[in-house]
Amino acid sequence: MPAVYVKEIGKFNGQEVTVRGWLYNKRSSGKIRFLLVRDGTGLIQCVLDRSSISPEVFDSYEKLSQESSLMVTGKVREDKRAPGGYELNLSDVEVVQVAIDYPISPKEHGVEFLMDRRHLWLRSSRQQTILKLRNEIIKAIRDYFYENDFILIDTPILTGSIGETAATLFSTEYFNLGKAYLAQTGQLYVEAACVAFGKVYCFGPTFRAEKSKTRRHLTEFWMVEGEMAYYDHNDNMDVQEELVVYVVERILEKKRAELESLGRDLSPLENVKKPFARILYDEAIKILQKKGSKIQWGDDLGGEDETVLANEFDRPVFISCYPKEVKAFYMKPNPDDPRTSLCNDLLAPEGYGEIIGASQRNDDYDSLLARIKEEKLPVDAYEWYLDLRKYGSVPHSGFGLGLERTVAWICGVKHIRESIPFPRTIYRLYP
Ligand code: NSS
Repeated sequence: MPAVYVKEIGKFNGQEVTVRGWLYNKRSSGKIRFLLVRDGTGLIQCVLDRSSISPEVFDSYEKLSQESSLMVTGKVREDKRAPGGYELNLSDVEVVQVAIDYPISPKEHGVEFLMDRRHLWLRSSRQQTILKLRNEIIKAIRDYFYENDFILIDTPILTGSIGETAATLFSTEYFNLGKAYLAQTGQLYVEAACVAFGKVYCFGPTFRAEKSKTRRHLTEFWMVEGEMAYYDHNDNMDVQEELVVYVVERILEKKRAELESLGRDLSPLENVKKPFARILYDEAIKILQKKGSKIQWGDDLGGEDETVLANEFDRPVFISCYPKEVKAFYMKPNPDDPRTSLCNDLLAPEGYGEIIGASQRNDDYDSLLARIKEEKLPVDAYEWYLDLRKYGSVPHSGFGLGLERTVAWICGVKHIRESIPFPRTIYRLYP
């Protein structure tokens, strides 16, 4: 008997097939018993009819409990009323393992209860949909870079130089070489690579010992970072805009039904078209003050400020040229206002906050060295990075897009923890 996946069951209409999966739910109605079986690709309703099968097979219904593993064999029959449009009229049921007292029942559970059982919660249909969307978003991101001739550069996770800020470092002893830090960013390495290849990107896990307890922060998250030689601050925003539009368009084209099943309102996503508004930090502060915020020039924007600002626009918005004090050491000073840097954030609509952090890089040896010293970073760990300003230095720019925040925004998931299979926060290292 061919073993098939539920996703492609329609190709086997009228034939006898085997589906291998797990019991999602069951119910009985008169002489008929229904098993709802999931196999990771979909759900199929399976019918046990007493009049056409052996009593042993019929009675397997009784011992099968939620999440028991089983192989079911039967004839595929088109049925418009069935979820997915097909049913299986079973001739055989092979029980692989009976799951006793599966802890996640269809009733409501608290999030902490579910997160403690994340290894099981992944089987729920909503969680599967979110993670399949994550899969599609990753594919779209990679396709964008590939189609636009960016070279993928895998950057190290164990690093000797601090990528962003000493405040949120995870470190470990590294043999007799002192401390190694878990990468906060691959940026410094893609900066080296963009001089070799022109346009490059990296995509991997990054780590920050964030004390923040917000719904937007993880301690381990995935970031995709583009870096382009001979691109300035404005060229940089053009690439970010194109990437975000490309990803949202792809998801709307391929995953509408999945988004709708999550209850996602599609209209804000339909708005994600070029051009995105580009406003200066100065203007952002004025807008916030007008809205009653106590924020002062020089302050970083908080999560709430980002939401208020984003609500002024119907699509993502760029905020650029922040005061240099609230941003990292590697950014190019803004020639029009040296108190600020040539950087930008991209804020997602609907309160999802910053999804991209970006900047033109400081390509001048002396002022970069001065900034490294000012930040009290160990100069010797940056010698290789400073070399890039000695040998063929050029204007260059790049950005980092946080994958989980992007997934949460596109899926309309309020808390970032559901957008990664096994979230890590200050409170969670389990499972
Ligand atoms: O700190 S960033 O703003 N920028 C960088 O790391 C640069 N080195 C990127 C670059 O220019 N190559 O982080 C970038 C994005 C940010 O906009 C968020 O979307 C995401 O990374 N991010 C996070 N997501 C989840 N949790 C935490 N803690 C987090 N921190 C940043």
